[in-house]
Amino acid sequence: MKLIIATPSPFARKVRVVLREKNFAFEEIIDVPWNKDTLTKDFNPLGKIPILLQEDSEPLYDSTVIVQYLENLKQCPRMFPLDAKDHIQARLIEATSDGVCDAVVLIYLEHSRSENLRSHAWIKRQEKKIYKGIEYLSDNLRNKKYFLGSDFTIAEVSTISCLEYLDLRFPKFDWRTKHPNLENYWKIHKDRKSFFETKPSAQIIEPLDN
Ligand SMILES: N[C@@H](CCC(=O)N[C@@H](CS)C(=O)NCC(=O)O)C(=O)O
Repeated sequence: MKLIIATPSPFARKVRVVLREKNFAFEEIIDVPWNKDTLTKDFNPLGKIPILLQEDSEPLYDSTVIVQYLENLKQCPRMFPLDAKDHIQARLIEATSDGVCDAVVLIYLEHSRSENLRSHAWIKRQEKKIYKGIEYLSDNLRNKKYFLGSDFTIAEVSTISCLEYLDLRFPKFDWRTKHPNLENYWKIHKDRKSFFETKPSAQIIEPLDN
């Protein structure tokens, strides 16, 4: 299988981590979905990465759909707890982390517009989602090593991806000082092989009026 990614993307990173955790054979294809020559337009009507390509099947897109697909293909190691209540909690952590990342992307794009077109009210609105979302993650985690029981799940995959994306694209938020429990958690997990191999890095993006 082949995965179309962008190197800064926390959404692509979730899938990249899960492919490694589950030990799938795959190839990564690096794209810049914001650029004119993006590969996404051939495979995803929404023009977004990540996209999973496989011979003789339709392309899969959206990190949550792809991760669920990978979980169905190979159950071990599980990314979603079997217990129904824990499963929903893991999904909620994932949705919150993803939502924080969506807000960071929107702020990043707003800053790419010229100053006279930029809406400070819009930026403030997105910032609130980031601060509230991270507070939710911190409150839920408390001082545990894992969000749910003693297992590494999608909650860790999405939270570490989110925190390191904040470092890359929203460094003015010192989440480590505000939420020391998240910093401890990050220190525990950050060097795990699947995270270490997928550290986010910036890409050069064309002006958006392409
Ligand atoms: N909900 C999607 C979000 C994916 C997403 O927003 N990808 C961004 C990169 S971080 C993208 O490709 N954006 C291009 C665009 O919106 O045109 C997922 O979880 O896969």
